[in-house]
Amino acid sequence: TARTVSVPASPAPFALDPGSAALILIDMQRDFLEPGGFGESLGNDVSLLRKTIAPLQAVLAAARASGMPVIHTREGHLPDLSDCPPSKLNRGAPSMRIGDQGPKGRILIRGEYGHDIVDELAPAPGEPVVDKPGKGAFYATAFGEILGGLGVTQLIVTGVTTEVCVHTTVREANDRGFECLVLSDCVGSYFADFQEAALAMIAAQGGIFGWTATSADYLAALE
Ligand code: C5J
Repeated sequence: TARTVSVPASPAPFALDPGSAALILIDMQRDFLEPGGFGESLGNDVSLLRKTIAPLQAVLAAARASGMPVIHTREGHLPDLSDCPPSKLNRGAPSMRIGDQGPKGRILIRGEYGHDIVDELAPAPGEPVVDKPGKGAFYATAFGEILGGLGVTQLIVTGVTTEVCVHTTVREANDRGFECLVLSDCVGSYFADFQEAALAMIAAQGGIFGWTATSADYLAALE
């Protein structure tokens, strides 16, 4: 029988079944988090994202120590851009476009240095890395099949950015029947007001998309 632990969360305690849960790290990529990457080229302050790294390292270490599955995602495209819709490529007249040469290689192109995950959170051998062309982790990927194969029904959601790829993935997961616990200090936005609103939206209306909790409360409950 499942052993559930109660995580203090909003809007209500989250009944975590560690044997049915996976830790999801969304798009913790150099292009979003490091100075000189795509995120900064769009005018963003990457320090707002970088503060997620330290708490996420502790959550990642706990998952690995307990044997909880860990799945990483990366947003990016094939070198020939055949999986990038022109609508995405041309959006917003950025100073650098997807596929352009940036300081860390071609922007958001698979195989390039900047597209890969920051060293602090590098995937361990055997941890799936899901490459996705969109904001959500389910669209045009094997993410759903990987979760099904693992028997996972609960997602511990972390990563960047809160109102974009984290939100899209949580909404997709919620519609597919997964219970999502979003760790509030392990998700980051370039915009402080979006961070606050995005977290509130998840837990509003009785948890319309899921639950939110701090990593400290989550880790304390796991002990
Ligand atoms: C963005 C993401 N913000 N991973 N990507 O473009 O949230």
